[in-house]
This record gives sequence, C-alpha cells and structure tokens, in this order.
Amino acid sequence: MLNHTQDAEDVLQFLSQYQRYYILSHIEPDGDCVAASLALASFLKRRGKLVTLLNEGPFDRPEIRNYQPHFESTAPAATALQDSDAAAVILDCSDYGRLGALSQIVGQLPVAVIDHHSTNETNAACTLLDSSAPSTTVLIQLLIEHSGERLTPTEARHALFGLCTDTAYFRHLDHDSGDAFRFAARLVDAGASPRETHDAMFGGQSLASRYLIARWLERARPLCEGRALITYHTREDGREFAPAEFDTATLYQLLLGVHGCSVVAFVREESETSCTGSLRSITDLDVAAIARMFGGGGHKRAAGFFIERSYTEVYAQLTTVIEERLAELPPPVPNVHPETP
Ligand SMILES: [Mn+2]
Repeated sequence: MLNHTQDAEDVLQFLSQYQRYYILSHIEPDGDCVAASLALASFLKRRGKLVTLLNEGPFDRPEIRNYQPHFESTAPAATALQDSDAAAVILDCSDYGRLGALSQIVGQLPVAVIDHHSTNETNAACTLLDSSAPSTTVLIQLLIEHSGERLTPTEARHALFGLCTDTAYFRHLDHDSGDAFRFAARLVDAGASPRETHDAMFGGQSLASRYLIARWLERARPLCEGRALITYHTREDGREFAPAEFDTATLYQLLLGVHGCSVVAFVREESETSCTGSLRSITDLDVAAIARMFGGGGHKRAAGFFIERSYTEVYAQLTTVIEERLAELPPPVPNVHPETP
C-alpha cells in the first residue's frame, strides 16, 4: 500500500470541518462498502458529528441483508442541503454513476472520496485513494489510526468484515499482501474475531440452498478434458427449491477447486426465451471477451451477460466457444502448489 500521511491529514481535516456528513456508497452494495460506511459513521459520531448513511441498495447479498435498516435509500431534499453545515463522503465507488440517484448530492455539497478502485472523478475537495489497498475498510482503519485514536471493538468488527468480504476471506490475496494481514492483526487486537467474521460471511444459509448447489454440481459437465466445467439452472429448479438463496459464489469455489479446472460457466434460465450466463476463470482465458460475444462484459476473471435466447441454445454455444478458446491456450499448469525441492 501507498504512504498516505498527507491525504489522511487532509481527509481528517475535512471530517472535522462540518457538522453533518452524508456517507454514500455504490449501488448493489457489498460487505466492504456497507462495513466502511458503518465504521466511518461510528468514528464521526464519537467526534460529535451528525451522520446519515445513504445507499440505494438493493441489499440482496445474504451477508449484508441485516444492515439495510442503517441506510436511507433516497437523498434528502435539496432545500435540506442548502445552508446546512454538511458535506458528503463517498466510499468504495470509482464512478459517481454507481451511486444511482443519490449522485445528485455530489453537486450540492463538498465531497471527500475514500476508495480502493482506480477513481477518475476529480471534483472532490480531498481524497484518500489507493488501488493497492485490499478494501475500503482498510483505508477507514488507516484514517482512524492516523487520527491517533483506537478503533472501538464495533469499528474493528466492521473493518475486518469489509476486508474479508473484499478478499473472499483472504483467498484473493497473493504474495504482496503482508500489509493486509498487519491491518487485520490490529483489528483482531482491537476486538474483531476471524471466527465470527467467517460465520457472518458464510453461515446462516438455508438447507434448500445447499440442495440447490447439489443440483448444479450434479450437472457439471467437463469441457476440454476437465479444464472447464459448465452447469445450469432452470426455472423449474427455482420453483422446486424456493425460496433458497442463490449462492453461486460457493458453486464457483467448489468447481474451481476441482483438479485441473480453471474455468467455470453457469447458465441460468430466466424465461422461455432468455437467460443469463456467468463465467469465472483462474487462468489466462479472458472470460470478459467471451461474455462480450453474448452481449455482456466484465473482468478478465469474472464476467457475465443477459441474452434473449433460450438457455439450452446458449449452453450449447457457450460450450463450443469455451472449448475453442481453451484449445488455443498452452497446456495448463497444474492447479496445485509446486513441490518445493
Ligand atoms: Mn471494496
């Protein structure tokens, strides 16, 4: 991570300057943006500030559903903002468009941005930005620590939750991640529990959702001698297991853990004539390029699409495309730790 002494001081100055703060974060919130909002709100309240948390939602992810009551989903009236001694803090959001309708606040108040995406928006009064930070909560932790105060146990719990959700419980971190563990260690010392955090992220699922995953797993079909696995979900499955949570994250984790498998494709029937597709890759295969062929997009390692075509047709086409693309790549390196001599 970068050295942020000056930025942290500027942001702390900004956070002491006004009486009320509106804390905003991106639509389709995740654990990091929710936890960063709550930790910052707690810190500001201890300093005597008034705080309103804003997020348009939806709070669909099972691990954050309980947090929704802390957030307002609509912006205060413009008249309430005029003449008020207020400012906005935008968290975990690289593009104001991702604030949804709440972005209207941005033009009306002084703004600070705290984020770990590469952010291009430049009209902020001050920023704390670091695309090498593993989560936004780490930047909130850095700010609080820089102020000379300790995190409260509740703030530490929020901060560890954000760090763990954005790194898939540290699984996405690589050799250069020592800082993340040093930040995490201080959070545990301040009262956060790795065990409780893990339970909050992965516990509390219904049995029906496990049966549904079993159905998807049973159908997984190897492509290219097992270098990829493809499976699907029908509307009939949805009816049979309703109201099971749709835990595709666990499906991807299980399938990508299969020996030799480095690409997973999942096709979900939406209607008789439409479906969605999701792709995950832990190899050089760029799944965003495949998703674009079906009208979607995403990242090199995680991408998706929605298309007006039957799921059976898309399943067949996706099978062909993945087999062709994988055949062009050099033979796979085994998906296991190398033997040390
Ligand atoms: Mn984040």
